[in-house]
Formats: sequence, C-alpha cells, structure tokens
Amino acid sequence: NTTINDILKQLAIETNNPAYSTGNSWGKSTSEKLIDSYSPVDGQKIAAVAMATEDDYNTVIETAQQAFLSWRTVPAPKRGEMVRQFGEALRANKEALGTLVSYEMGKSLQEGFGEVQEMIDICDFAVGLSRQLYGLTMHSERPSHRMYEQWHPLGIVGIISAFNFPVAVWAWNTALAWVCGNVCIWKPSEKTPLTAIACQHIIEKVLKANDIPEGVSNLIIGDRAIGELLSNDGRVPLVSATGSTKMGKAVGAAVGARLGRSLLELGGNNAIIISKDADLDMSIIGAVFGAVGTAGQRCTTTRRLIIHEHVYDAFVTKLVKAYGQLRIGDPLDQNNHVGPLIDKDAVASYLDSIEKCKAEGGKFLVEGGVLTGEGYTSGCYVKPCIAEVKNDYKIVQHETFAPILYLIKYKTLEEAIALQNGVPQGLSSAIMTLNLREAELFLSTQGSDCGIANVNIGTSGAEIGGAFGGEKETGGGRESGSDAWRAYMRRQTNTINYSDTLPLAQGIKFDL
Ligand code: UN1
Repeated sequence: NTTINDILKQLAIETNNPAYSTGNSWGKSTSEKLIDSYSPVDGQKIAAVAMATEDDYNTVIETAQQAFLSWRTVPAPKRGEMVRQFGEALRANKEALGTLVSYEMGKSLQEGFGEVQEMIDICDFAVGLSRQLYGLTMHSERPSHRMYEQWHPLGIVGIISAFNFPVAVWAWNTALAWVCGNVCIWKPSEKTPLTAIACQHIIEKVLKANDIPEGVSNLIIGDRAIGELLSNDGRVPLVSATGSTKMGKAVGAAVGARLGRSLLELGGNNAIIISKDADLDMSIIGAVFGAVGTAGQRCTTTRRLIIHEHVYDAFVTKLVKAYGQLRIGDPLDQNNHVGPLIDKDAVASYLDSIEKCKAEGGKFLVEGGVLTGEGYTSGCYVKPCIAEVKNDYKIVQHETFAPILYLIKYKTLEEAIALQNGVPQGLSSAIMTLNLREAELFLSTQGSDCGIANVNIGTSGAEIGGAFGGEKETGGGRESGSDAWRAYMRRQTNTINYSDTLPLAQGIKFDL
C-alpha cells in the first residue's frame, strides 16, 4: 500500500539492497544469494537484501580497523556530537522507522515508535556520557607519585542483534561504543534486514555531514556464518550478542576460546509474583502487557505468573476476562493490542510448546490457536493463551518466544521466590505487593536472582538509564545505562613518578 511505499522511499530502501556498508558507501557483494524480507503483517514481500560473502566481511573488517586508528583520536565529546546528531536524525525519522519496524517485525505501531524512542534515549544518554567516561584516582604509597586509571577504546565492536528489537538493541550498543571511541560492525537478524538498512541510511547522512571516515559504522547482512566469523575473529575484541541462549552459548564459547570479550543478552523466563497484598487491577495491566506485548517476543516478556492462593481465583477470573478483550490483528491499526509472530517457524514453535505443555499436564484456561481468514492471511497471527502448570515442567523451564502465559499457585513468599528463581534464565522479575516487608525481601539477597527486579511494575519495558541484562543463562552482560559503557573500553592503571628518586613499592630496597 502507498503508506508503506512512501516509508520505504523516505528510508531509502530499494527493491534489492546491497549486502554491506562501511558507513559512507555501500559495497556490492560478489554473492548472488539474497534474503527476501516478508512482512508477517500481510505476508507480502517487502524487499530483498544481498548476503555478504567472506570477502565482503574481510573488506568491512579492514575498513573498520583503519577507521579505528583515527576515530580513537577524536575527543570523546566530539564523538558525542556525532551521536547527538544521530539522535536528531532519529527524531526526524521516528515515524517512518517506527512504522517500518512494525511492518517488518510485526510489533504494534506504538511499540515500534517506542523502540525508536529507546534509540533516541540512548543517544541522549551517550552524549552526556561522552564528557564523562570517568576513571578513578587513588593515592600512591610513594612520595611524589600520582596514580590513576583511565579508560581506552577497544577497537572493533561486533554487534549481533535479534529480530524482536531490530533497531533499539543495535543503538544501545553502538551509541555507547562510538562515544567510547570504538568502531562497530553490525550483523542484524536475517529476519529483519530492512530496518537495519534503514538505520544505516540514517547514520550515513550524519557521517557524511561530519566527514567521519569510512568504517566507523558498518553494516553487514548475513546469516549465522557472519556471526561465526565475528565470534572467531581476533580482530574483533568485543562481540555483543542478543538472542537465544543457544546462540549465546556458541558465541560465548567461540569468543572465549580466543580470550576475547563477549557481552551476552540472552533468553529470559520472567515471572511476576502476585501477592495476596497486590493491587489486583494494576497487576492485571502489568501482567497482560508483559505477556502479550510484542506478541510475547520480548526477552523481558512475562512468561509466568506466580499467584498467592488467597487471590488466585479472583485474579485469574479478571485475567481471563482481560484476555477476552484483546484485539488481535494488523499491528499498524492502533486499535489492535496484539500483532503477528515473526514468521511461520515461530508459529510452529508456539503450537509445539502448547502441545508439550498439554502432554505434561498443563490445563489451558484460555486456549491458543492460529487465526485464519480475513486479515490473518500471513498465517502468523496466534491467540495469546494461558495455562495452569507446574514450574518444573520441561516446557515451563524453556523460553518459548510466543504469548503463552503460565500460572502457578503459591502459599508463602519464600516458596514464590524459589519458584521465580527456579528456572535456568535470570533476566527480569517483578512482585506486585503493597506490603513493604514482601517488597524488600524480594529485592534482598534472599530475593530475586535476576538482573532486573521490579516492584509494582511488570517485567518488560525497562528504561535506558539502568543497566540492562541478566544472570545465569541470560548471559551476564549489561547493556544500555548506568556504567554499562565500561564493557566497551579497556582499563589502564597509570603511575607517574614526579620525584627525582625511584622508590620501589612495598618498601623494596634495590641499590646499585
Ligand atoms: C529485548 O527484548 O531484547 O525492557 C529487549 C524491555 C525493552 C527491551 C527489551 N526496553 O522490554
């Protein structure tokens, strides 16, 4: 339709797009292989993108290596100025880019805009940071000596991002990495290559306007093979990867084998504890948005509700009623709450998880299923569903990227916390309670074992200012706010002697 065509035009998306860009120019791949990007919204092919070859990859790496030599000498606040302009360019393109995110990935338009807002927010954050990047100073035990530490850039940062946040997660990484003085190579998900092409066109204008050398912002389109090249490449000191635990284990192992650094943001299996002292109406909003937002495809999606036995029936009645009001359909239509899953493979895995849950004894209070008929021809629209389960079912221990919500009943808060922590993943968690003792216990060392723990807020929708990431199989990395920038730099301790003697530390005497 015309709106989408206008948007593709505004974002400079062509029918056939090149396989890579080193910033100011797009490279012509030697490969004939193409990735076709289909919209899960209506099943239409949007456009095609060439896949990069290993030669293309090496061209990108060599250009990036060269660029780093000059980019690292640009003062950090000047690098921040480029990021500030990038934030401005994103503001100007928010509507178009947010709409393309919604159309190519399938999340609601509001969430598409929200995702671009996250990019703008991290740019603002990074601009301020560019005048900080603080090291500490400490007192030397030796007279007339000064000790301090400083932070230097690493070099090339490889960014592997997932389809569910096709643009924001790149921005979290790249905005910080740039102000820190690194150059970046982005390998987006092959399920959402066009939003990545659009982002590269947006930054391209900023790079040109500021005479930034080729190689500071690189995009490379490919599948797992490109991810493997990045992970195994000693020229890439840091690989930041977002996606499944399976992918993260492969990346972490490959990068670890060469003693490189990886920053992993992997699967979640996030729960909300609904206490007997919860505000139930507020809890419903948190739980429903958490479970069905982005059609259950956020790493922070609420997958489990752990509900106190005293409020169980009342809460579940409200919850089932709320699910009955959900409107599923075209995510570009703002009347709808839930859009499609990313593709038919995701639909198959959703159906398979429902079957597995039933086989283990799960009792469905709201049945799932694939929607057919008008408006659902892409075959990617599914019904959000709810099942009563036991926490130790195999399927409940596993992250299914779909709107399947599991209910578990509890008696004591200690038991609820044990259930909440009793999964291999450790990303996000929440408790709904108006009881101070419960809230504080949940946040204490005996409480949630996750990287994110909230009170009276759901599990998803984190702000940029905090460090984002999780423990256990979530991978341990932290991105975005707070001091997450340190992951993109190397620390150096410096001791300077401005006396005319050379005293040794620890009082050691060494006279010649
Ligand atoms: C993700 O799903 O990979 O906290 C990121 C949230 C979003 C980011 C999710 N700000 O839900």
